Amino acid sequence: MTVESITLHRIRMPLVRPFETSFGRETARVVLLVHLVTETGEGWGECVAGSTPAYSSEYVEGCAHVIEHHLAPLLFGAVDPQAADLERLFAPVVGHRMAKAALEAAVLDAELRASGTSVARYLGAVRTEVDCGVSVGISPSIDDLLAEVQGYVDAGYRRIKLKIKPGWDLEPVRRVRELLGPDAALQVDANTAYTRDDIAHLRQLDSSRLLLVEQPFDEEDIASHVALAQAIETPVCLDESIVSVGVAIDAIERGATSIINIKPGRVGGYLPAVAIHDACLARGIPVWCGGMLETGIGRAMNVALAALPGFTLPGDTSASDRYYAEDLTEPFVLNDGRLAVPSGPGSGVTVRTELVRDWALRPPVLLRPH
Ligand code: NPQ
Ligand code: MG
Repeated sequence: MTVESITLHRIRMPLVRPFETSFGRETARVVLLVHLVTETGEGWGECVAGSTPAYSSEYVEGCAHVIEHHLAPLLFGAVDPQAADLERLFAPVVGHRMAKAALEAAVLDAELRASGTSVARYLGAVRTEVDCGVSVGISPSIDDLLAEVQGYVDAGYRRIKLKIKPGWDLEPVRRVRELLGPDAALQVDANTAYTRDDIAHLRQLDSSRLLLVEQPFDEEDIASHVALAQAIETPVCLDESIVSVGVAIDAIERGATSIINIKPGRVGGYLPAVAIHDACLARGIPVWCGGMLETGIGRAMNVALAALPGFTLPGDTSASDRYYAEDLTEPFVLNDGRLAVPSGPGSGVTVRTELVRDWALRPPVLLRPH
């Protein structure tokens, strides 16, 4: 296909409730969207970067800059680019995976809309619906936490994930386990808030019979995760550390991780995400699809990815109303704890462009070849 223009939209969407993690508290989601116009149609991609470099080194303005000045020129200069060519096309730009992933998603959407194929089919989905979990932020109090968790149980979520940090870990986790009963799927995510000195402390999580503990240490510190995995019964799962298939294989072979959270944005796109899925499947490592507070645009493709065979654990692929009163697309609604995998061409969802306009933080930026 020929890319005729790329438009960058910066929007701001209020969250239905504040979302607090070990790295900060968000009351609204600032989102960068990529809209591609081609000779055959259009495509949308969502960038998962946050407004500040708190979860990762990437952030909205950095992504917008690298797309405008470095990635878009490569895409405009390519002859008949396809999603499958983009990893190679973008290789001259080091890192900036969230920016690359946003463009890849837009190209994928445009390409598959034009050919009448769904993202799910293209990626190799084997399910028509996916089991959903929910990520629960750090609360003002344990009573508030229990009330929020009960609400998600009532909504049908099949797995609960609690955000933890030093000072908010053993006791809230124990109380939620008590609320859920012994058989419910429960896991925790520290977003790098601990150090190797905390291993003895983290071992006390074992008594809460968790599915996994996610990313307790720094993203570049594989060795401490190996040490924890050797000391604890609870499986260790990496998120922030896993930025490529190479790092994933290294972390698996070193025994740092026995389960992997796959986020397409973090690894440079849906096709790199499938490569990690394939490497994990070949090694018997279960994977699950992470979430970055996506709007319906990113959520649609995440749900498609989560339908691949190796995604055997419920993901953070929650319903739209977990985060947003109104979504940018038709809402994703939980049905018996599952979301339906979109089956229409491309992402399978329709962007409500009037909302993109209404919620704009500033005028869109139109990029064209020159
Ligand atoms: C995680 N997501 O698994 C992330 C963390 C996260 C659903 O827990 C703005 C940008 C807000 C990035 C909130 C979930 C974010 C963000 C949470 C990342 O670690
Ligand atoms: Mg995480």
